[in-house]
Amino acid sequence: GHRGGVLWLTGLSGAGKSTVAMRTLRVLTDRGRQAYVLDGDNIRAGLNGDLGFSAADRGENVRRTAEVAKLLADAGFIVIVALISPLAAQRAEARRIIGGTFQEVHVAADLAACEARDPKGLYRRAREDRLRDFTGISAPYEAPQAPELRLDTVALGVAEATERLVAHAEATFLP
Ligand code: GGZ
Repeated sequence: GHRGGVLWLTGLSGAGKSTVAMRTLRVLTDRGRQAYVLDGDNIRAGLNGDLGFSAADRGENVRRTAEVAKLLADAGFIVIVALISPLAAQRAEARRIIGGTFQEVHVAADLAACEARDPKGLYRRAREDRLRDFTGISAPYEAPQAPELRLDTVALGVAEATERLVAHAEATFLP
């Protein structure tokens, strides 16, 4: 069968990680690949339901998700992880856990663009001080210095960003 691997999408809330992840999943699945999405929203509902947004809890969220992604990749899946994963050290730990198939993908949109999108009203709540430790406002985001792929979702739009991620997956994981 095909080789598995992990596309690790990092970026601010509202940058487009979940949207690009789900679109990419659909394309890969339609092409007969085994693929799966691990998204902060869904994984925090169950496996990581005990975790909040402190630095320590985010680190544990990243660590557990990396361990699950590794298992799925070993089973031959292309795993698309969509986590803010705000700190470089957290992503380095994920890379260490997952090993050679780890591909860091920066879903890049500047704070102003994410805040203008604000699909869930979280930025507004954070600005009003009703949501603490919000990434980009009251908690840090360290952009990747040398990601394997950078998708600028301000310049590209969802369809083009998805195409580029699919192409990267095909080139990297699928001989
Ligand atoms: C950041 C938060 C917060 C705080 C709730 N900070 O855009 P969303 O809403 O739908 O996805 C975000 C999600 C982030 O969870 P992650 O597991 O990706 O974060 S991390 O990797 O840092 O552990 C956002 C929502 O949860 N959310 N409160 N304070 N995002």
